[in-house]
Amino acid sequence: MKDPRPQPIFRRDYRPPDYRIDAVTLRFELGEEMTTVNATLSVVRNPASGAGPKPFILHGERLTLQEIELDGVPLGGTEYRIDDATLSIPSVPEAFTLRTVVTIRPSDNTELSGLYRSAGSFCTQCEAEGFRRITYFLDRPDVMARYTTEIVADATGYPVLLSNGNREASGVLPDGRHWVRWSDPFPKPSYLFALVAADLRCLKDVFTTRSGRRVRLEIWTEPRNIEACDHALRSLKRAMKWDEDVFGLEYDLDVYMIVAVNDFNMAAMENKGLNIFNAKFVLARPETATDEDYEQIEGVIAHEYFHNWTGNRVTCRDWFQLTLKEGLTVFRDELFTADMTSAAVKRVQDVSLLRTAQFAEDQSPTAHPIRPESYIEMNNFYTVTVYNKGAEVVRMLHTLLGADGFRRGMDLYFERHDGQAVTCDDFRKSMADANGADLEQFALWYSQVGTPIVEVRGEYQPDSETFTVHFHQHPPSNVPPRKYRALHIPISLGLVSDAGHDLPLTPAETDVEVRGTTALVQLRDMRRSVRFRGVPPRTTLSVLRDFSAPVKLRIERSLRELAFLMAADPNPFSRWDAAQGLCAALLLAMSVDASNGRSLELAPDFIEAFGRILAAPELDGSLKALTLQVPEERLLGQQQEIVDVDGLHAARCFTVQALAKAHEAMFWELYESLTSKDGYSLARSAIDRRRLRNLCLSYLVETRSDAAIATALHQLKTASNMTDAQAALRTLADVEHPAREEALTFFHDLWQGDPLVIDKWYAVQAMSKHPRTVQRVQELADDPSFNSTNPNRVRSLLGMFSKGNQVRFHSVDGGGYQLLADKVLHLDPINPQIAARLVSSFGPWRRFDPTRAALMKGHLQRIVNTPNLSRDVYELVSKSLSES
Ligand code: B3K
Ligand code: ZN
Repeated sequence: MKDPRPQPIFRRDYRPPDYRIDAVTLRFELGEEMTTVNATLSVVRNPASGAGPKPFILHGERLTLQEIELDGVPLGGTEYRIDDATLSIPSVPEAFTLRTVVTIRPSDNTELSGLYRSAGSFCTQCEAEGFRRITYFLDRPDVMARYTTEIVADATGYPVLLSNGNREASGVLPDGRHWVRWSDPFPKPSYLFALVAADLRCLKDVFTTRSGRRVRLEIWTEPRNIEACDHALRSLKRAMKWDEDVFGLEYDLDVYMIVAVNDFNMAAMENKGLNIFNAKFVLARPETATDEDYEQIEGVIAHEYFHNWTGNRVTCRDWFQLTLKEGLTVFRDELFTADMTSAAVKRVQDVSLLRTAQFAEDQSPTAHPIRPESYIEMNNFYTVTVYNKGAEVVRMLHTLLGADGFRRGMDLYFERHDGQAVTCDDFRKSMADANGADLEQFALWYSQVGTPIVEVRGEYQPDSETFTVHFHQHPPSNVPPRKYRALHIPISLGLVSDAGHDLPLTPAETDVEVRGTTALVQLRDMRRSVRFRGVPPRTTLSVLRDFSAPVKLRIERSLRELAFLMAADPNPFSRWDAAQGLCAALLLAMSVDASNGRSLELAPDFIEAFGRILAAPELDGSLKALTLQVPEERLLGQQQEIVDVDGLHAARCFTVQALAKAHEAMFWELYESLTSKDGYSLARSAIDRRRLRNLCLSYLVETRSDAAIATALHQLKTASNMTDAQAALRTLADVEHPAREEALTFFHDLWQGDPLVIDKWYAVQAMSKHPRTVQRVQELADDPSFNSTNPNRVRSLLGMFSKGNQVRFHSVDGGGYQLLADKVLHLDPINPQIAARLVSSFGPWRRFDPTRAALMKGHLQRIVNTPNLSRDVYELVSKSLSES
């Protein structure tokens, strides 16, 4: 997009399409330099579009039109018009067939949107608006068509030809090419179209659905990676079974294919029957993938599979409704992972991500509601807000309606809308109607921006043995009160006895529902109080259990109270949350001391509470490791008016070192005792053990003792698995010690043939707290071996650096900013989606001190004044600079 001032598209301007396309026949003649796409569209006038003749306007970008005919008759030059985004035919009949032939240039496609090449293969990415770069079409999700796709390609270079649906026919041509025809019986929007032509191998299996249908499962990858697909396949089968068991949803085609590609803008894509995946989210062997990688792969495989119902069978009417499919599908994959692993650990991980990334987005100039009102470039709205806050909104419905009520709502949603393109309101209405629930006020969660604040105060009346909880909701800090309306907020809470047990709950108010030892309070007004009867003295309130709503809790709690909950709250999530809250409070206070040059001291009570958790037998290793992690600097920065980059860093380093010193003996003891005598296993208990052991290692290295550093180096060099190797490398990457370079070189030499592992090598250096990190990142990025057309590589180095390394990215000399801005401008013409993701790191510039803010603002201005900026980068930069 060359327009320096592209215009936004508004949700309120939605109109149904003037025409429907019921069927599409595509024929691709694949060539690296030039591919020919022959498309035949069966078009009918849409009765919903209103009276009067309407021009037929198709989307199309970077296409070279070779032929065009309507009902078999070629159109003359005056009968249609082409500009850089559309093809318009002013006069068409009520029903007709349009045939176009276009040529496209897959090798030139570095944006990785439309048809492109990756490592010798052809593949496609059409969501959100990539199909228009393949052929002229009504490229919008409410136009659903049946697709028949014929692919013609050189038989030697591209023995495998795949598209959506079922394989219908194939043949060979005399010129060394061959062809395959695919037909997809399910009408679908163009964004779900996919094509792959490649030389790949396949791992096969069969899944029998609960109604007895046999589905072929196929995972396609480069021959050398075929051994690394087992976990993905197992994950797929688990996801298929789980969706039948929990939601009664079965797969609907005869074949389900997954293709792993090296160059991909995101994690994966749910194309009907033919998912295309970033190889990072398919391939796993213990030597190359960490426990986290294994879990992520299972989560993404499940996510894309779940889209077959929530996204594909029922899709979005328009892109403003993206959270309809993404929020819901993320919620479904979260439930799945919770069932497959540990619900408490999964909840902690999801809430950490929400608080670190989504709460930050809510505070930034690009903040938007989960259903945005406008966009310039839709690809900018695949955000943590739309996805992860969207999932929290769906989770609140699950909490309010209960698992059975939620299932009733899902059943009604599919009964009403299967095969349709619908809105978030349609979903909410199904949930309400299936349960006789009033969810009108709940709709505000879709339109209001920002993170609301819920103030909570507990009050005990000893005479009546009543515990009263007062709630008061406040608008987000960046939203004026007049623009805020009270939200419908579910709040889960428990009352904990001084012995650390959950008390039975007897609410005085009848609408407060008690589930086990947790009460569900529905806050619909700005203020509300609820009372619990028969409560003994010295009771502690445990509130927002399991993070029942995506809000910020404001509650006055003494350090003692937090330490008590951290040690004793029976709700494991709340226990973690109390530990985080306590640690954050201490660190925030310490950062003020650090900035004022005062000496630092860590509260002895906290050191002791930390030790008790470390020794607690009842917590599993993963939860313990999560609980004992000191909150990240970027999370702490959000709680400051102006982020104190260096003060927070000093406070955090001091704290970690103080904890390491204080508990050194126990860390050693645990580290040794958790060393496995058996081989590697992916069992839950083995993962827990590795997590805790590696946490111990990271604290031990913080002591900087020779023994600890030698142990880390030994672990790296002898590790049988990537979890242990990466953990050792990470911790060594922070130290000022010859072992640092030794470790990095060892790792690089060992893994240089495996790009996904080398991405980890880049990421570890990008995240390093080492003082020379900016220079190192610069050197790595400038090295000719750095491949900036590969999104994984760019994210590993520049994404991790700018988003995950607050102290080094924001180094006050501005070196980090300069580096990022230069790379954004370099990458924008290559891949605007990736450039836009990077530039968003400058978004929160106003939250930093004047020196840093001015530097960041300067780079934003330099970028916005650059000619021929993509829409993607232009939108984010202009919003970041705007006053409001
Ligand atoms: N639906 C895709 C994301 C498409 C992103 C387009 N820029 C993957 C997913 O959410 O499952
Ligand atoms: Zn998705």
